[in-house]
Amino acid sequence: MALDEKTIETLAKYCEYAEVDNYEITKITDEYPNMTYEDAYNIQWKARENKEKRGTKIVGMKMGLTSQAKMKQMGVSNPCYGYLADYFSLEDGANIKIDELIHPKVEAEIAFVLKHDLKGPGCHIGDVLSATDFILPAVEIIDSRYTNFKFDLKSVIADNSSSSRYVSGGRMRKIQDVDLKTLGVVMRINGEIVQLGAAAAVLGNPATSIAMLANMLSKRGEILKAGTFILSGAITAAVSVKKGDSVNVAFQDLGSLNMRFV
Ligand code: OOG
Ligand code: MG
Repeated sequence: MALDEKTIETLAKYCEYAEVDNYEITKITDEYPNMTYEDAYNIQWKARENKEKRGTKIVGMKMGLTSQAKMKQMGVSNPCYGYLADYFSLEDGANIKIDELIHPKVEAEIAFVLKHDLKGPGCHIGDVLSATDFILPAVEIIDSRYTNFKFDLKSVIADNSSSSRYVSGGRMRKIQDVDLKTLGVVMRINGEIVQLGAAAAVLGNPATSIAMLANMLSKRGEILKAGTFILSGAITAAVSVKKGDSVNVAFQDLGSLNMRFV
């Protein structure tokens, strides 16, 4: 069942207001069990359009649920995408105000910055490697608006794939200077190792995730423009944080990122 335009608009506000004012909502498939994946992305794109009308700049894109660790953790079996708004972006060493969030979790990711456009369908890893300007380390702070962080794939897509904040910086590298598969990450919270992994956890190679995004966007006639910043998806499971926590993620060849929840 395709939702009508008015319902899309209502659900876009329902999800986006919860994001802006940080409160929990019931997942939308409870009320609209027959909604489609296209409906879910229509809701996400409508909320994005509403933000842009209010002067918010869209500064990048993200892929989510691209690793087995994440899919298993969330009980979902396919990746999804979302957009990154200007106020999501925080600097390395940031003090992140936890009271502005609902129940945040942190994830270690590789960010790609493009030097050429990428366009699906048929976009593949070779296209991504030749179109990438450089990569950067990133930590995404996800914050589902749904009660107890529980959702299904359609609901999470409508909720902009739980996007909330991200920290990036560290050392930029040309893609040919790193082994994207074996690139290791170590996440520490208050000094204790909580997650470790290698970037191959993301679809065998995080560059594949960028190709998948270009192919998914082509279904809506959208492309990834040169200069776009993209989070390729969590390498490890996401970890909940609380007030006072210090997070440090060390990335092989890319330096490390730090942040504190205050
Ligand atoms: C959905 C977003 C997942 C990732 O990197 O896997 C995501 C969620 O788990 O809430 O950003
Ligand atoms: Mg993520």
